[in-house]
Amino acid sequence: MELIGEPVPRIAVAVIVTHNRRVLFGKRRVADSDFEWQLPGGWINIGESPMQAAVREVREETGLTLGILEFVALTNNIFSPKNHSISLCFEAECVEPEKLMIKEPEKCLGWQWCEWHEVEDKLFLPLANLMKSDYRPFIGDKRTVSFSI
Ligand code: 8DG
Ligand code: MG
Repeated sequence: MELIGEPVPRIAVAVIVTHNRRVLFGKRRVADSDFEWQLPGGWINIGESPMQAAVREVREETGLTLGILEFVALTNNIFSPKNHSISLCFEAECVEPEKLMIKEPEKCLGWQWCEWHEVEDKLFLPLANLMKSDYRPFIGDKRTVSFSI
């Protein structure tokens, strides 16, 4: 997207996709030959709701369909002085895990179901921020929204 004038924070979505008490992480490209662990997600398109963006990004990147989405966290991601995003994070169970695919092989080396704190090295900044917040998956009714600000 073409940005005119001063840079502004952009809004992204990230999805904690769950199955059998594990979470889906992808080793995704952040530079030509550099990869980091990310949750599926991406930018909200103009005219879309955050939840629609979350469902679309997961479908585009993994082929998966989600159950009910729950808004669980917000992270404030300052990559550099002119590169700043806010991630709205949703948690949702995956309905048909056997449909998992690497739909964007040029952007993603692969997907893995892991325990929440199992993935530690080479974290994408928004995911590192979420891991440092008080957010934990699988809390259900006892949840309050977590902020990493
Ligand atoms: P584009 O960058 O290709 O134009 O858009 P996209 O299709 O939405 O890209 P993407 O590679 O799916 O989205 C990843 C971008 O979204 C990444 O460059 C930075 C941004 N992003 C955040 N926070 C988060 C997050 O928490 N998870 C994910 N997956 N992406 C995020 O700013
Ligand atoms: Mg995307």
